Amino acid sequence: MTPPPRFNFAGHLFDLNRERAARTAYIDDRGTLSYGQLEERSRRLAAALQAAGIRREERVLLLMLDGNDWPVSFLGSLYAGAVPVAVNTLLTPDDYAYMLDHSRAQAVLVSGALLPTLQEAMSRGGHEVRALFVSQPAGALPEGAQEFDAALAAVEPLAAPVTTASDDPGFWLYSSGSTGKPKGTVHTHANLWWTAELYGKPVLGLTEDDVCFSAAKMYFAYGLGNALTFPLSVGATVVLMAERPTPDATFRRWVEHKPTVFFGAPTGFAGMLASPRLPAREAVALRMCSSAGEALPGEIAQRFKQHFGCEIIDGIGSTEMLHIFISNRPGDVRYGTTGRPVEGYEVELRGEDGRPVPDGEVGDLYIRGPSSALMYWANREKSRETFQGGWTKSGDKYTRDADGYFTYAGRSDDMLKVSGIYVSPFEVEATLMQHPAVLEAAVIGKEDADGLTKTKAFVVLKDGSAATEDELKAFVKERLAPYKYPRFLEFVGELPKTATGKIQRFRLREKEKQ
Ligand code: 3SK
Repeated sequence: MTPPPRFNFAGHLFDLNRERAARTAYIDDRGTLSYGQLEERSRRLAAALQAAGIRREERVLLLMLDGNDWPVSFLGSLYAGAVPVAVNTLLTPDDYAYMLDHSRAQAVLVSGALLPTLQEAMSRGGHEVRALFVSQPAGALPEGAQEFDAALAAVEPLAAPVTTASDDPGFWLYSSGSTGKPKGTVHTHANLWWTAELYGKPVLGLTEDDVCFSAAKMYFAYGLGNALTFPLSVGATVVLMAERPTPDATFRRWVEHKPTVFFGAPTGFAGMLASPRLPAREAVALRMCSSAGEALPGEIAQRFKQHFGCEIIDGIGSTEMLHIFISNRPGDVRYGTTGRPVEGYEVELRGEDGRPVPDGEVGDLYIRGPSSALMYWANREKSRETFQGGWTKSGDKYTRDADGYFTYAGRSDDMLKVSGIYVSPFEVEATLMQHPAVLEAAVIGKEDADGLTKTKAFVVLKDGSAATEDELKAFVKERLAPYKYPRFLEFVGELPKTATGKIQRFRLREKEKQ
């Protein structure tokens, strides 16, 4: 089965769930949204976008906290044939200014709490925004902006989805690299369908009786599948949470809404297991958990299973492949491994000569499958490096054992994954060096007691200058997305360098291991 040539993913989901109009699709911090309401509000949003002059194929920036207006915005944009560009809510005005300019978004859908940051980004120029919709505004609206609910109330639902092809650009997600600006990863309408058919249904075995809850927000490819594509493809219910997924915030939802499937990342599972307020097994209704973002240490999965009697299914996906392509399976979990390739995806480990490596040897991970992105928008060089004749280069290193199970062996580039989110060491180093007391800096990954990667900065101060560890951490936190600041910081007299002056980060990594 493949989706038909004329295919609109939002229209497809609404057709699929028409009989479920009264069932709950979403529960957020403010209330519930039934399948019928989800369809009606999304079709109204589509009409409101059209009324604001937004046309097929035009980009719409979606800068929203997880809540019931998020899926309405995403699906409504798809329904209108527009292309939602879903962005991380933790970024800086500089980041959004770049994304507005790069995507040429003609409209923005924004949560009231994020409006000041967006306005600062828009004031930096270089955007084409003609329509602004504000969900749950905190104060007066800027001139020309529309309040989300009022905009929906002012129009009739769009009668039918705007015609789109299954291979048309459907939406974008931004993916970060070790150097340069984030890359606009362009996905099709069909790619969403493929991730549900290849992974959400057969591997996770989701059904309409499930209640899904994802710690990963919907602007991440992982969260989008967990909290939208998969549950809506089977008529399940989704719990959404705007706040940060701290252990306490997560526990509250586990106990109050009784999710049956929870999607998290290793750092989150480790934090929850360490919490004195970890709920009792009887207080929750979890039947299965999923983990991605970074490799899950086997010990964490085992302790979790011991406490809750529930498996954590570890897998790896990417923004470029849209969701998970190697995974453990319920009932077949090999702790410490990422599992086996998901059916429908081919996976190869290649050596430096580009040829497949034998079992047991480390190789670069390449994937071939139908949910691969079309390209990075307006970035031919990076597109060519990553999307190679049907194969997608992941940037991860892996080994495969004789039974076909894959084990993570690190990144091929300098990128770090902290709490499941990519962090470029160069960006953190460059920010530290903006501090007047800092001469130079080098950032590496350092494993904490749970075996999870955190950032560590080595800093050389200028002669006669002084700065404290906390001051430098705060300096980075103020200038970059808060998750990027170095958790560990050490002052050193000099950094190890090659004869040509290149920082030898591997020496710092070796030093940390001693
Ligand atoms: O980080 C991952 O493993 C992942 C999983 C699913 C979708 C996207 C990503 C990046």
